[in-house]
Amino acid sequence: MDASNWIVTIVGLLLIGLIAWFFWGPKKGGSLAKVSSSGYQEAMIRVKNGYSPARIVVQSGKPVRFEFTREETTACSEMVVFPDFQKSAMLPVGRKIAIDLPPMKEGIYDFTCQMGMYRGKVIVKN
Ligand SMILES: [Cu+2]
Repeated sequence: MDASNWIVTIVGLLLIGLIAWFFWGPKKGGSLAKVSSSGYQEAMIRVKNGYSPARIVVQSGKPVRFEFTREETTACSEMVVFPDFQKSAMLPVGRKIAIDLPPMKEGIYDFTCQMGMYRGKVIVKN
């Protein structure tokens, strides 16, 4: 390979790394779910270019309700899946869709789009 091929290869690899980091890279912190009068820990999650917030901190042993609002039409965000709980929901654009999760043990539970590109985490603390 001559020099220009090397440059193209290196730039390509850097871009792949950047994309992987964007989708799967470490993200610090997390937003804390609020406890509602019904006893649920609630959080609103916006679905647009991913989940925001993508990390939600809840307490163990209390039920959880997430309200998803999808603000884009891309097929990627059509469905959200919580594999640990065998739960999933279709997300119609612009509508608030609630997903209830049972009280959880301490740990980290993923949620994703149906293809696994959008990723979020539920961080359960004691
Ligand atoms: Cu996807």
